[in-house]
Amino acid sequence: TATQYLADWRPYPFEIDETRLEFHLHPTATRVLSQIDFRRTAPGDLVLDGAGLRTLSLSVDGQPIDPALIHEADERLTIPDLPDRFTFSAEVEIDPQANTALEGLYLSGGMFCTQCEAQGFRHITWYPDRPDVMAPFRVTIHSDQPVLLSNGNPVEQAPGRAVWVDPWKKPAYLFALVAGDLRAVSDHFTTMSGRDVALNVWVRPGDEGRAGYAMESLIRSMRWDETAYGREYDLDVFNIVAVDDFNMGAMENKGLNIFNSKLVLATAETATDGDYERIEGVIGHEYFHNWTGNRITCRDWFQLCLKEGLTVFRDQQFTSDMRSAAVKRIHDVQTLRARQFREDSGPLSHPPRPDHYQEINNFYTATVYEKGAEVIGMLKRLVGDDGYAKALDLYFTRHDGQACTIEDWIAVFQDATGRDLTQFKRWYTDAGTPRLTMTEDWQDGTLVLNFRQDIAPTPGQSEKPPRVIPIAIGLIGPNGDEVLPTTVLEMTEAQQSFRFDGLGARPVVSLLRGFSAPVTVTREITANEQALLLAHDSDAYARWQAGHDLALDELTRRATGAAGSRALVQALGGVLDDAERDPAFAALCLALPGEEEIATTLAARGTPPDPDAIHAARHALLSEIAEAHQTAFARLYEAMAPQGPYRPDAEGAARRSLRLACLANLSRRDGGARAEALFASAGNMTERQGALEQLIALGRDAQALADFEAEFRDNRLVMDKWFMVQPLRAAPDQAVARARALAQRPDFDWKNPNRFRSLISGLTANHAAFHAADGSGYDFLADWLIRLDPVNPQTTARMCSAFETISRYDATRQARAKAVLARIAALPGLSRNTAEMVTRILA
Ligand code: DPP
Ligand code: ZN
Repeated sequence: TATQYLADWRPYPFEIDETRLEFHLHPTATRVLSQIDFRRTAPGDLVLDGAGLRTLSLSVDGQPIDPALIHEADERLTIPDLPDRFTFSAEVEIDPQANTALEGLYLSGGMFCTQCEAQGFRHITWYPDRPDVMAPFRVTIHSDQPVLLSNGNPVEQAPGRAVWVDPWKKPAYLFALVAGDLRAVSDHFTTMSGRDVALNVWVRPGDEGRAGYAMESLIRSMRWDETAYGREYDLDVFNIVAVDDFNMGAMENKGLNIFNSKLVLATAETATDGDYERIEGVIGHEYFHNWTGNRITCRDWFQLCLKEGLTVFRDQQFTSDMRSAAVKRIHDVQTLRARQFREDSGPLSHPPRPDHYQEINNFYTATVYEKGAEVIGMLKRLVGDDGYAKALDLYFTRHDGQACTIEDWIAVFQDATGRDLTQFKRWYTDAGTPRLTMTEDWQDGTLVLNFRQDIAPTPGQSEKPPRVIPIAIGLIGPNGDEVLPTTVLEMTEAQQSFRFDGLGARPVVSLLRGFSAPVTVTREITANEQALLLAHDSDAYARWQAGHDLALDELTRRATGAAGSRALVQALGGVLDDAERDPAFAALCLALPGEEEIATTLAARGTPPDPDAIHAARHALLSEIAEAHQTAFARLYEAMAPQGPYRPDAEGAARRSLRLACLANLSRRDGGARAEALFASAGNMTERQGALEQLIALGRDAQALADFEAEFRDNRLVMDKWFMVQPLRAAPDQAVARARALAQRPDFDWKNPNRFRSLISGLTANHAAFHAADGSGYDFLADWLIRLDPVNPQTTARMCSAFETISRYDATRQARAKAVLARIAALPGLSRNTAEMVTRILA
């Protein structure tokens, strides 16, 4: 299929005054009647999108339209010579039950539901399926299902029939419909102007007791968006529905958010601290889209980061305010490095605003989402908090009800602050992660910092002009005192120096405080200086980063055969002495860089990573740490024991994270005794899963896995964890065999995206197992991608990214991975989604 280009965008020649839809729901033969009132704004044909529709009738103002105008191959209907105003009507039949791709209208466990972003609506009926065509919708649903929902406000509810009206104009990708046997957990919210909003979280019968946290999170989100951004909700009801079969995390359909059930359902016994934090964050994210995405949407899909980068940035701010800002920042940096830096350094690298694609669903990426959010964080740092607030106010007033571009977004910052952002815009249009190199000159109380930025070529972009990089620094004196508080240096040239006079003794630079720009850093620094920053930096992120760098240096040296030092082991002693004051920070420091990150670091230095050597080096260092600090670990393990009933808040989560970090160390020496005891006694899933993971790593898991299964057999979400942790934590030489055996089980319901991802990504995240020298990990993944592609192209394509790092490895591994990719590429009937991914990776 043809590549789509940003440069080819043209305005749609019609506006829509109203869209009326009538659904007669049936599992295999749903009829959809549509009436769309068009008004011409420019010359041109009417072009409508439709895919997989059985078209029963088409008409304009009651006059039949020749079905020969349908171009099946292009999935388009083109009608020429139309008047300035007319009503287009269609009747189509669709088959929700056959819809295993989960795009458009489909069935999940007997419940009708929809997913229309990005281009799902064309699987429902003929429509201008593009985000810049917005309309108010009136939706009538006929069905014997007890609960019938759509966007907007309910205007008629009778047995077998419901009518919903959404007065806010929206693009088709925000359409939603749900029909099923559902129960509501209900509450209400009074908005800042005093309007009452009915809130419902809809779940299956029996799950009502698991939706309370989602509801609390929704109320906190609504309040936060009023306080932080002055944004008020704009309908009489807000509905959230939990669905078991869902390709993504959740979807912000106007007034009717549809969620993957794993991001709604939680109890202490079934969900971990991480699950709770994600539920709160994603409920916030989808709610915040009501303004950043729905009221103001994207002109075209190239602008996806306009809504996603901004909404991720907003959900990150929300979580920082609800929990610990320092912990949240460190987690976000970890995720960015693990996913986005990885993407940006390989064949799938693309700018936050791409200018071409074949399949838009392949661009819901870490670059569009997480880097999109980092770019906004830099913008805020450059214009200041007041400038940011002014720009956002202008964005909401100027663009409410519009479909916008990155140019519009940049213009509000320029107009609100008077700052020229021409160079800054490169962050949106250019791909690649800048490498920032710093050297220092010290003489007579003057410190000069010399910076250089380099950006390696990325696919299709060889020229890389310099970017604006906000570099937040501080200076720490030799005794640990801060001699320069946080200062932001604005780098705009390829090479630039900054000078600091009047310093007493030579300070240590605390560089890139708060991770002020998404760059990698190269600098000369000794282990002693890193230890000084780890002990004394006033910026929590920089303190953690200093320890992390110390660990990464140690691990990369050992993984390439060099002798180890004791610097890290000693520095961690200081962290442990202080651990009770800030348990979350201690836990973050104890989590050494993972094998994937070590591999990335080696590759960036030009050394092909050896997965087995990396695994062995990390294992050995962890054992040294466990031995050196066994007393402290035992003391803290007891000190962090629960102090009362489980609460999913930041303080409780911090204590549990430190306790589990201690358990991991203690388990290396006690043969798993504490892990077995904790697994048997813990009343919450955080500790139970943590204990189970240790038992799997030790190979002492048979009893625990059987008990876990017996207890949670009927809980899909908990069993997903059971499928995930086994390949993830198993010894690398056993993980593939284990994954293969698990895949044979009748409850490996691989058509369910959550179950599929649990098992398959459990394995691909086990670095040494996935990259096994014999290619068995690659074969396993390829076999399953081949099986899933005809059923669910979206999920298949996304999981191809496990192969995006293959060019880092040795020739044998590369050859094996390329052979399996070639096997996938050669399949007859391969989906456009997967074909695009495999082609880009092999390019
Ligand atoms: N727009 C969704 C989200 O990121 C994904 N489809 O919230
Ligand atoms: Zn989003």
